[in-house]
Amino acid sequence: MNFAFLTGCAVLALVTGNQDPVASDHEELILSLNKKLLRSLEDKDSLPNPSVHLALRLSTHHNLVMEAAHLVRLKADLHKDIESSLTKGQPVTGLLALYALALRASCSELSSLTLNGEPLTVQLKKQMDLEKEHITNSLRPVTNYYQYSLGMLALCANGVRVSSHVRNKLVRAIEQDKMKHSGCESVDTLAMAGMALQCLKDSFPEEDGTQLEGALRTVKKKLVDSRRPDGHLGNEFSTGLAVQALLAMGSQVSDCSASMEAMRVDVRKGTYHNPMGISQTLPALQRKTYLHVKTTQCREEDDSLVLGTKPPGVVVPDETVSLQVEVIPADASSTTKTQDVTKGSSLHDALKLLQEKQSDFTFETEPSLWGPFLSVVNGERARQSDRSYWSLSSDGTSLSQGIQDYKIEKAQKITIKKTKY
Ligand code: B12
Repeated sequence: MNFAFLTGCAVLALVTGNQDPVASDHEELILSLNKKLLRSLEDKDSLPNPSVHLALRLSTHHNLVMEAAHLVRLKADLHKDIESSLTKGQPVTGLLALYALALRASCSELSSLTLNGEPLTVQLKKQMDLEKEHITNSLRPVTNYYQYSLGMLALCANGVRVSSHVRNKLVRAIEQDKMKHSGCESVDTLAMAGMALQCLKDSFPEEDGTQLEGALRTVKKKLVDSRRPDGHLGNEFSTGLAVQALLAMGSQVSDCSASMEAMRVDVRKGTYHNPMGISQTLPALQRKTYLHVKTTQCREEDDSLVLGTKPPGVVVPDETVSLQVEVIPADASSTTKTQDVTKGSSLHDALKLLQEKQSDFTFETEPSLWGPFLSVVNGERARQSDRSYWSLSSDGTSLSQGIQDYKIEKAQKITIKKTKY
């Protein structure tokens, strides 16, 4: 063998049979996340998740049989669910966009798919027009700018042009600082907007790009500025999308090394267990972005991914902690209840216990891609239509996870407050 063309490190690796330990650790972490995501397909209780499908399709390693079976479920169950929402006039921009991206990532012919008798891309364009009209009349989309961006990205990735009016509404929202989540800058939304506009820039270069360039520069600056000392961009759950956006916008992988390391630390700590969180992080760790689906060929793919061993059930210690739950409804009156709960139980289980044990506390949830979303407390509903939600905080700090994922590890006060956004 001629070693002349190999670098010093590569020669050493060949001679000793060792790989670069940093690179192989990175590959192992990716593989562990990939397997977790694959395992989530076994959950048949909820609707098939198009974001999970998208991430699996963007991966280097595949389990083609399981992915094909999941695609069948998307085309049957999710498809029907979206049709039913469309019939009821419920907004579905984000879900429809993720479905369109998942289909493209599987090289499915979109033109042959109809929703309630109309081509899927036509339905998505209609949703975008409704969103655009809503921005014109009420200065905000029906859903939010995250979903508005996702819709634009999905159309673009499928080669469909959006009108300049639709595009300019996003450009203006970026200029006017409208990308918010719980009152703060939403790194997730900025990232999605960046990917959508970058896709337009790459796919339709002949269109006037002056405003587009300015908006892209703003997004990039804000994403870079969102970097915390520990390398996260925003928080643990926005870093993956932010890295994807920066890579899509031309940043080098080396520019993102601190954020990549922050995500690796999170993987080791087990921060990403919610399939939705994994699905937004895994592509970034593999240096992929949602823009890659534009050119996916689905040919000669690796088929080596197998399910890992099932994670052992969590052993709940026989220990209780005191939990205070404060509810602040719209009229700002406040009530606080105290309940002993098992250490390590989820906030969802703690609230169920509170509801069971104390007569004047009730709550309801709605399913979402991230899990149960707290929608009704003591009979009072928080709605997208009146721009309110039940915000969650612990001892004054806003929770970065929902009721199912947040675990009660110590005595604390959880505040559930009806909040306008
Ligand atoms: C917009 C948004 C909101 C809006 C949603 C309403 C609206 N119309 O705008 C509002 C402000 C209400 C909101 C609230 C919260 N959010 Co939020 N939200 C988002 C955002 C930016 C986009 C969601 C979206 O539209 N997805 C697209 C559609 C297709 O998916 P979907 O699942 O159908 O969308 C619905 C659900 O996601 C639901 N939703 C929104 N946030 C959350 C959070 C949780 C935990 C759950 C279960 C559901 C949920 O509202 C969406 C619209 O109906 C995401 C960013 C992201 N990376 O996903 C964060 C995000 C999902 N939110 C997050 C968090 C932490 C929250 C809160 C828990 C904050 C808090 N401390 O109170 C609360 C939820 C509390 C509750 N009542 O259960 C985290 C979740 C991380 C995690 N590991 O769980 C994310 C990832 C942001 C982040 N990087 O921290 N959110």
